[in-house]
Amino acid sequence: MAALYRVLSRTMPVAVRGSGLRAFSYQHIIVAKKGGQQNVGLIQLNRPKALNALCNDLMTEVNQALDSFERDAQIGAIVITGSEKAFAAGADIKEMQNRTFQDCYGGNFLAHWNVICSVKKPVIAAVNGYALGGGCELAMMCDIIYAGEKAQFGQPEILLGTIPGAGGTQRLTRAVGKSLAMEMVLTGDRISAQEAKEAGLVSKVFPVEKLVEEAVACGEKIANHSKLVVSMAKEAVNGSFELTLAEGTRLEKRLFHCTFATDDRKEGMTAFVEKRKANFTDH
Ligand code: CO8
Repeated sequence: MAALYRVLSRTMPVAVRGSGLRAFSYQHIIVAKKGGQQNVGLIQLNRPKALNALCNDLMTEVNQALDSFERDAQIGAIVITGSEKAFAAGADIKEMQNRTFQDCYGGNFLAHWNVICSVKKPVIAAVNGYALGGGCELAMMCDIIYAGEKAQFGQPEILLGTIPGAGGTQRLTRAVGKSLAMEMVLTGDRISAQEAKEAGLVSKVFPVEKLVEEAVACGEKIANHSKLVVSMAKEAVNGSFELTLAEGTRLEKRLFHCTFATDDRKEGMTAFVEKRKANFTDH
């Protein structure tokens, strides 16, 4: 149990060694490259005493790590995880406690939380333990959510006299439908990993200790495809959250046409015809 997390905790306190990219000293996250070809970026939220509460500094570090992986040509997918007890127990309540309307509204409080939404590479959330409030919202900003069987998802902001502020009312409703989303947001009640799977919030549930390796395996599968075409596929799926069906299918068609401008589309189809494995070059 916890073997992978222990390994991760021993791995590099500094960002992505050997990537040739900017290296940061991280305080609240652990960053590593995983997979047989080191092509999956792993970000582990690591603020155990606060159950990975998403303080401003932690989110800044997550954004830096995402940016490093985004620029790293070797990386084809990113996994974000926490500990076995908590993916993240939400935004940092102690940091928010004394904030006023003026500094929230005037300073566009927590605007930098959205950076993850503009990452082109696929991001997989591997959720063990609590994913509450901003933690659930962070997971929902990812492209795929895998859960450990003891994970719990919730939007308990109502219990604090506030409401979700990082997409919880919108993404949760799109994922699980109005009735369950309303119930969770209005009561603050949590749902289990299994309930989240049944509702469509997560795609797969794994034993706690297998979760991260399964998420990395999924990341490897994606990273072995053409990174260029994977980004187009991600863009097309994400279009479905923002566009009408007519606009979305038009975007899809244009991106499909665009794949014909790539070497990788040609290689993929040629490899099929020649009955061999495709060798994608990300061009
Ligand atoms: N913020 C700060 N500290 C926290 C948080 C948090 N969200 N959650 C837990 N902690 C701290 C506790 O204060 C405690 O610290 P200490 O030991 O110094 O007292 C430590 O973590 C351990 O927590 P508990 O003792 O409470 O552990 P339990 O196992 O008893 O309970 C729970 C675990 C159920 C997860 C409980 O800690 C809890 O309910 N936490 C708060 C969950 C919550 O309400 N989350 C929502 C926060 S609000 C939010 O996320 C809004 C997002 C808006 C984003 C807007 C972007 C624009």
